Amino acid sequence: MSARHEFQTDDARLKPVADKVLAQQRLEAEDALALYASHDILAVGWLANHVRERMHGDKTYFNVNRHINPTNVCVAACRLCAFGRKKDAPGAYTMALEEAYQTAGAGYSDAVTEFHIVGGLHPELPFQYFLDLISGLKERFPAVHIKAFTMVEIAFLAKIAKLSIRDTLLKLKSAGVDSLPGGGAEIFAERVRHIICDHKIDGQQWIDTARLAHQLGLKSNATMLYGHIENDEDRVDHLLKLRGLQDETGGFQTFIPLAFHPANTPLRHLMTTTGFADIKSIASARLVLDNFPHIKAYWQMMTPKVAQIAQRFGADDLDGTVIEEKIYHDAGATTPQGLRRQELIRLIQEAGREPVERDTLYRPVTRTETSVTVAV
Ligand code: V47
Repeated sequence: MSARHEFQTDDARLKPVADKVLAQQRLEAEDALALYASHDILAVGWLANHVRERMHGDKTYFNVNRHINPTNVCVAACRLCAFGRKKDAPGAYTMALEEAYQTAGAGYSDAVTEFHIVGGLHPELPFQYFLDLISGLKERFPAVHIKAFTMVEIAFLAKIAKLSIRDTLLKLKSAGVDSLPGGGAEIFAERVRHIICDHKIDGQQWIDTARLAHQLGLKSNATMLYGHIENDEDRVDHLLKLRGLQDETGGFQTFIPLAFHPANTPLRHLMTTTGFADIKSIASARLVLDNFPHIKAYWQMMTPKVAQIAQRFGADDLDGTVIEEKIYHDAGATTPQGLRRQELIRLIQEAGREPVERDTLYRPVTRTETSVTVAV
């Protein structure tokens, strides 16, 4: 436990931040900027680890999940993205429902507890396709939690269905959606959003959609895409907006900073993020988002090696087995497309942490050779 060590830094801007963290006081924008500006990664990490251990002790959470991307056809042409395709472009695909059900059942022998479902904004697929997709999956895999559709997809589906966002969410919920993933948030600052994802809903609409989902009893995650053309002020603004909504609803479970992968995107001239930026994004988030229960080091995005280290810099979750990742692999990721349960456990144990398999709602999962039980 970090409490046995003394906090030390030569970075004068960090000292008042440390005082607040140790007194369990909320950080303000200028504190967050000091964290991002600091090169004393060990001091920033010490503070984040202190908070992480205060909240979770030595536990690091992971889950056994499968990603399903029903289509990569997308009307938006976001510069940040290497996944989306126009309808008739080479490589464009849309799964027939049967194909999606088969994909859901395929993969490793470890029984999955979560389907993570996101895809492109397809101009022609009717809303009924998505309702059938979800209800068909629920029927075939009743024990699996369905975490599906980003706020951006929800807003798009509402347009396709000619329904309010509220009614769209309600229909998806009755079809079997259990919670929502955190994607599509990117960076809320309009100046940046215009350049990296001009056709998406704006930051305020993302927040408003998340608020509605939370009010309807759907938990969600939140992400931030960093390492492109944003600056520290944009990152801090993003975090504070998420923290503000969490104060209102308490509906966020996990924050996931996502490093931009430029390969195969229109922004391919940009450089990839550095280890310092990745680790600081985890640590700063842990310190600023004092009302978020979990900070996830998504190994697919950070590489298993950096994600492992992040467990000592504020992260308490590594995400899951994933099995078949497409979004980062289309953008040049060289990580494996999935990890086995045992590999995740090793990454956690070697960092001196205690692996806790969780379901999507962070309830512990117990496995035997023949059964999977969720503690409720
Ligand atoms: O919204 C797209 C990002 C997100 C690129 O909620 C890119 O548990 C980097 O949100 N380089 C989708 N990032 C992934 C996502 C996610 C992942 C894991 C867990 C959860 C969760 C959510 O991926 C998109 C966008 O921000 N993205 N293209 C790219 N070239």
